[in-house]
Amino acid sequence: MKLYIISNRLPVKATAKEDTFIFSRSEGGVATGLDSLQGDYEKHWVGWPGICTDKEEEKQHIRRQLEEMNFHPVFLSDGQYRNYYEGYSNSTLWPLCHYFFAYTQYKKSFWQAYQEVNALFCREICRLVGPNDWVWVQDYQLMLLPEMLRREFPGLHIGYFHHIPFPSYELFRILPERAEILKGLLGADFVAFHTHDYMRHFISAAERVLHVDFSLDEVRMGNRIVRVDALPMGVNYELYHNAPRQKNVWDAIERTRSLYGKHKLILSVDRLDYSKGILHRLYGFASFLEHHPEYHGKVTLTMVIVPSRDHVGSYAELKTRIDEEIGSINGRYSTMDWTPVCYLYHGFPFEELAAMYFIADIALVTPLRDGMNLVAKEYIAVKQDNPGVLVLSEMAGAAVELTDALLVNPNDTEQIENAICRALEMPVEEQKERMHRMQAIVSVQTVNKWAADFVNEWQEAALKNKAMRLKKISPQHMEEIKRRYLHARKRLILLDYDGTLAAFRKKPEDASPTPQLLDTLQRLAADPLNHVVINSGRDHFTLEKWLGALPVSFAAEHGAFYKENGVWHKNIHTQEWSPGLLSILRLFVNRTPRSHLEIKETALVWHYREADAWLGALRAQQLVNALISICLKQHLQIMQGNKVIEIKSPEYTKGSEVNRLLLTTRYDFILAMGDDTTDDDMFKAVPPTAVTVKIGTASESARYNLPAQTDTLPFLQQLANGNSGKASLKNSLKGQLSSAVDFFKRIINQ
Ligand code: GDG
Repeated sequence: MKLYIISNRLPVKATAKEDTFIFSRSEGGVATGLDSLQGDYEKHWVGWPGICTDKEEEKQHIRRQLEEMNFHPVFLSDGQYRNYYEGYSNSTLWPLCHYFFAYTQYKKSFWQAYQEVNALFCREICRLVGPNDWVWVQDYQLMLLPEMLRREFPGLHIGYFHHIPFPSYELFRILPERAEILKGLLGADFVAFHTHDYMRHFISAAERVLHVDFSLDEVRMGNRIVRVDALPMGVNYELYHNAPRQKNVWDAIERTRSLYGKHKLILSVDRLDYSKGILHRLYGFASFLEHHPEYHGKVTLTMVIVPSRDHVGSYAELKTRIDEEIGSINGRYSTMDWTPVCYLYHGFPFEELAAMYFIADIALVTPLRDGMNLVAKEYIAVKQDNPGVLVLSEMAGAAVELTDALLVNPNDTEQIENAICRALEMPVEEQKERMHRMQAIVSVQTVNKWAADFVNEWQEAALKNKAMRLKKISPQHMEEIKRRYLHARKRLILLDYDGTLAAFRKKPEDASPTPQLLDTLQRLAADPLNHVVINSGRDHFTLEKWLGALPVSFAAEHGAFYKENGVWHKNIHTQEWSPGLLSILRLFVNRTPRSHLEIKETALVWHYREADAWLGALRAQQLVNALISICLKQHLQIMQGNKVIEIKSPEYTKGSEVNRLLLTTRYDFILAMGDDTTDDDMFKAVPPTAVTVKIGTASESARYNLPAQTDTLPFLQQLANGNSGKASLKNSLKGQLSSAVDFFKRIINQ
């Protein structure tokens, strides 16, 4: 099995040196996590190699070298890199996803390059993968890719992980390309985020922008589902925890410790980014110094800031402001032997970073927004039994798990100041207890577990999709069904109406049958071998009005009525609806704009298809809760259907009518078609040899699936046409006979 990891950058970087290229490998968290994945995978990586070149021979050279390590480069021109990476990715999506609305830039050239580069990635992947391979797309630079790949390879297994926050719908809706981005992601089988909040935001954005309908964590897209979940990424715990036992790390620990002497060390480590709250942290520290002179000369804030995205305007500006703020604090408080802020504007090798984590008394991690924040977890992992306090922003994804940190709102300077004081004064025992509890979490939720959990859940979703694909009526299935149909002597054809024979409309009364549908039903029913039954939840008046002229039978209101040989029968007495029940339903109609109540003779139906998706789902749940006790007392059943809640007698269902039909006649071909959960009763009532077809999402209870309502008519037409040879001969003989009669009549009259 081949697993392709797709990320903006490859985990290796090519650098031009004299007349050749050297490759340096950066073992990021994702790379280590994936390396440890158990299973029979051949791993490949596709991404930008860190260099722009126009020369074909240089590209070939880099490609050859990288492919030896199963790395596949996607080359970008300078312009593409600027507009796709610095532009749409980091000047549009990044600020928006981190709630920096004012920094978000909308430029056509950015969006064009983003589409172009996603398509470039798609082309490269298509060149490499087979139709059943596994492709795991990483992060916000490649949000269009899942759908692009799906179009090329419908059966490909596609996963996507979003490493940064997914903003609330209210913010996301601002993006001009919101629909394209969401559709792009829904090309995957499985989409995951660090936290349930991001997952919730994604679901609500997709529901509102694309009008798709999630059922808990899944949404149906044609003949497949997309599963969504929250999977917090972790760190390579063993690597960090064992680091102090390495000689070079221990040496670095001793060196660093001697540098700080008795000073308490507060550490922060970030890429230079406005989302990391570096300035807010400095304001908090300045305020701490101002109000706590007793700590002057005793505490140092060491800030490791790794240069990043310095071509993006907002970053250069931020750098200037940080420099100024640090200058101002140091200028004000420094003494001959103490500098309050130690500012290190460059990256450090792993040993030195681990050493700083080990000796730091406090890690001050205060992003304004952060998808997860691995620095917080690394700090915890490196600690042994030595004390240390993590001060963590509640806006970081890591705050969901690390509740033993001192959680702060980074916008509140006073809170940062107080947290620093509290951390400095915290008894060592309490520090250790908190640290141990957090280590218990970080050591279990590792990056390896994250990758394994992702792949497991992705496989489940992909398997479900595969099963659905197999249920979809293929040309071979169709031939087999037609063959059985033609050889049968007595056929029962059970058809649901709404969502099966007719598409859902905003107003149920608008879903009247089309001339094509009437014609197809007429042709099917005209065959004396066929018994066609419309098995619907609709009231019998409407069914009679729309379809009563056809030679078909009916089961209406979920089996409460049936029509046979042209006569309607009623299985149950007309319900007297109690005023209490009606008033509950009317209350919900009033409280849910665009919902309405349908009063049938044997059932009450609350329709909420047109209501806001979120409000509709909330009210549906509330309504069911409000109805339970009253329905129990009155022996009524509450049925949850497709955007409807129906209250009816439990005695009759779509299945009970089928049982009655099967008792009276022996059929050697049974077809049942339906789209709703209520149709499962019908599917379950027919024998296992029956051709059961679920429209929309596949059902456990139905053998076959047709992905869309619009597939029903062509399917039925194929069956009706299967008999067209005989039927048309009969019809043409009838026609010839009547012309001959007319001819003779005319002669006689002359
Ligand atoms: C994105 C999301 C999410 C930093 N300085 C040095 C150094 N680092 C390493 C850290 C850590 C990594 O960089 C930074 O990871 P973060 O998670 O803090 O932040 P982002 O880079 O913004 O990452 C973030 C992450 O994706 C994963 O999904 O957590 O929210 O924004 O591993 O150790 N490493 C070395 N020297 C340094 O000077 N060796």
